[in-house]
Amino acid sequence: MTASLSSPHGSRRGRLVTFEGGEGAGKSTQIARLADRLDGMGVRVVRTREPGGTPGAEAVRRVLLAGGARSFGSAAEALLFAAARADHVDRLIAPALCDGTFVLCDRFTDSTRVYQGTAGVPAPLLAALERIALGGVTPDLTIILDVPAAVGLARVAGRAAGGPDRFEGDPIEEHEARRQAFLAIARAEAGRCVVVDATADANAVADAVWRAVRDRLPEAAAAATPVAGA
Ligand code: T5A
Repeated sequence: MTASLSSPHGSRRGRLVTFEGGEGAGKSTQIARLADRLDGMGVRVVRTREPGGTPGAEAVRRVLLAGGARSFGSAAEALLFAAARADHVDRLIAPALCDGTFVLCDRFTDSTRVYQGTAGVPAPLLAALERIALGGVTPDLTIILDVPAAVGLARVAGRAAGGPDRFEGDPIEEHEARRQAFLAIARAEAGRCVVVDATADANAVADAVWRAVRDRLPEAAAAATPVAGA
């Protein structure tokens, strides 16, 4: 059983696992793999993403990824990411955690720290937005999927019919700076973050992700034991 954690959103029995990394690192792929594994073991799980996850946040996502807020500047984009996140946390993530669900989220606050931080938005402003948006709901585990920027971009090249989105089209130097910023977060918050080499094939990465979840959140495996018969 998971331990109860208190938060401003009430009793928290589930766990929040966030996936971070550059474009094409394999976050969506690995979240699907982990969700299938947990689901098959009898663990209640929900998959979600940022920006997005709720109707309101998905509307903000469409504006942001189409570049509709680019002309306002990076600080204004950070405000919009935070607004979407606040809705996502309030309406989806916090209730799911109170319900004892494992929430697997494709990007979260580290993406704001990295993308908007490397774009020049001051860290104190980002920290204030993070406090407001999260209301005390923080990740229990963050998996950082690490690939060289060129590898990730090659994986997603030509995928979208309309061409690269607002951030995919940035120069490779910016993508590489983001990669280094994710790795710096992992070093600074080693208790929360695990870096997984995501250059390997998807099955090998999935095994590494599972090892991280099992080691850092042993309640996941424990909760599954009766169902799995292990
Ligand atoms: N953003 C987001 C901010 O600037 N600030 C914020 O606060 C937030 C939350 C979101 C954009 O918004 C920015 C960051 C982003 O630029 P998005 O469409 O959600 O945009 O972009 P991503 O999260 O980067 O999603 P992607 O789909 O581009 O990448 P994934 O999810 O990491 O990769 P995935 O799993 O879709 O895989 C991509 C391709 O690679 C293959 C897959 O089959 C697929 O074709 N693949 C592999 N190939 C070889 N080996 C492996 N191990 C592979 N794993 C997957």
